Amino acid sequence: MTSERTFIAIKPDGVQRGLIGEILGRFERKGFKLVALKQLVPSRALAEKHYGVHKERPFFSTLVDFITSGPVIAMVWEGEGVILNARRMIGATKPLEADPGTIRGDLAIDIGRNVIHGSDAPETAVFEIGLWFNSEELNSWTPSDQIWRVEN
Ligand code: D4T
Repeated sequence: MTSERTFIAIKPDGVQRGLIGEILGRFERKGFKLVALKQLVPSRALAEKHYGVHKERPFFSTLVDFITSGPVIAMVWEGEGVILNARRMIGATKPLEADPGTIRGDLAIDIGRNVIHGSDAPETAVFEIGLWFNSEELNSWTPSDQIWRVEN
């Protein structure tokens, strides 16, 4: 089994709307492993680095204003195929186009309030995990029910 890690963040709208438990529960029930979690209000510098690929886009400053407007839940989840599968669980960027059953499809309406972020590729996952977490904040551990999730 090739395990990988991805960066997931519940954005300020998800925190304000009381959706933390709902979202965490989906990843837990799927069987992915939580290896880091913290709540923080991101600095502008952190937000601008995180969304650096969008810095020339017209929505950039609004996006940075939004993501720095309140607490965010920053997480790292681990498991086979977790990067792509988390994106599938999250759904399309525009919530009205996201499939029912996905987090955005079930819980959001507006592209500027789309509740959750997930890394979109292995390179972005490595970059974003390193941006949001120190290595000491990442825990390597084996859930006691691991043998009931994956055949070794
Ligand atoms: P994130 O990065 O937040 O997980 O979103 P996506 O990966 O699904 O989508 P993205 O990088 O294209 O957009 C980043 C972020 O910007 C907001 N956004 C995006 C916006 O407010 N207006 C827009 O026109 C676009 C394209 C939503 C997500």
